[in-house]
Amino acid sequence: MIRAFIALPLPGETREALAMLQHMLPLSRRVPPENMHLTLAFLGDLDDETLEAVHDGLQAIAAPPIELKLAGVGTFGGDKPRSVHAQVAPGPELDALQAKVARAARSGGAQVASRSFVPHVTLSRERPRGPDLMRLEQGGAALSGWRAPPVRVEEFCLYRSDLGGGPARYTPLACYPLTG
Ligand code: 3AM
Repeated sequence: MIRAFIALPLPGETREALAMLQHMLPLSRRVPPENMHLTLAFLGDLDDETLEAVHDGLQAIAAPPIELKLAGVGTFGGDKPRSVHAQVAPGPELDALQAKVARAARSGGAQVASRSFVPHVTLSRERPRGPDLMRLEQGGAALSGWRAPPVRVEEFCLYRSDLGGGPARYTPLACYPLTG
């Protein structure tokens, strides 16, 4: 079985801007810059046949390049945050691509959660507590005006995720051009 997800890769300049943002916040378990991405759909463990069917479906997607605007800092998990992320401005092209990707993955036999899509780039997967949480809230508020230079992303990729022993390892299995 292969643990897989579909995401937009981020150009080096964006990952550098995000790494600088990480260092402006009180984060301990930082996502390494080479692991930063914008998840479109998490697929979980897939057998080879399902992976192949999902790949076929993704190859058939026609969609235009995405203009990504990263702006502001947020957390998931309400009062007890479990991760910290850079916010991504929502947009109709991004929503449409996410919907196509999720549909293709489901048609291929993968189970994709139907919760609403909140585009983001995870910066840390720690659970900030006590003073760290307060500093994070203050830092996040102070950085609500943070912006990365807008970028154009011209492909999306199917990734394999290997966990265990330190940070996850993400390997692109295939990438698909956004030229539609
Ligand atoms: O882009 P982010 O970091 O939000 O959190 C995992 C990461 O998303 C998410 O899939 C992306 C690549 O690993 N992920 C991991 N396990 C998950 C699960 N069980 C999950 N998303 C939903 N359900």
